[in-house]
Amino acid sequence: MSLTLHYHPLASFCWKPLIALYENGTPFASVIVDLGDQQSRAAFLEIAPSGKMPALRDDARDRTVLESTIVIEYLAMHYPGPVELVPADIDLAIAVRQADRFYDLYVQEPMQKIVGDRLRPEGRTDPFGVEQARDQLRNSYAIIEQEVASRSWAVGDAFTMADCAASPALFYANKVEPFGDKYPAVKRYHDRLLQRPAFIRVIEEAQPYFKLFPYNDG
Ligand SMILES: N[C@@H](CCC(=O)N[C@@H](CS)C(=O)NCC(=O)O)C(=O)O
Repeated sequence: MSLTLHYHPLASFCWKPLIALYENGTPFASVIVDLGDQQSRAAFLEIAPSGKMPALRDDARDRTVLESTIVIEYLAMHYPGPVELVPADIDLAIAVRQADRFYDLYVQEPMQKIVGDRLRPEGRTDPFGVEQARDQLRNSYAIIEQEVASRSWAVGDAFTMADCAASPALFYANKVEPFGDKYPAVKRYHDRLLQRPAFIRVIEEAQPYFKLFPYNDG
């Protein structure tokens, strides 16, 4: 098999290419990276010196691809399938990339700040930073509320890379800063994402690891 995804089943950025691979039924092998295990960590650092997951190895083309968005761009270009992850239409493609950046930078990042704070040692937490991250999330929800009110997916009428980014971002953000009743269109969009078989599969595969999620207590 040509493609190998190095990832962790719980890691939100790893869900993006996983969803893309499952959406298109792209065959791939996988390696679970355990950064707490010396051997696994050392092997992964050989592939991705930054130590950040996911990484995609393509033996057929002798390429290693880093960064979740770039992995999806690579798959869209070299291993296309029925779901057009990055549209051929350039203006639509730019809108998709812009939405992908939005979900990574203004949903995933503040969500990770809030999650990461729970993993900090006692006395070294950052309550002000966490409050700023919560403000950022609420601001992002308000923007998404407007955007998805009149459309099915993040950009237009077709599922794209932007929805691969939105899926883990909204799933985990809702755990740390629930949408509540204030953002009904965001909730409906999240529900639509949750019905995609690819996303259902990713969540099922993460089930055994959810006990490690710091907000597992709700
Ligand atoms: N911008 C990167 C972010 C990757 C990232 O932060 N991955 C997390 C897992 S969700 C990670 O590898 N964390 C390990 C660490 O920071 O030590 C991408 O999109 O791939």
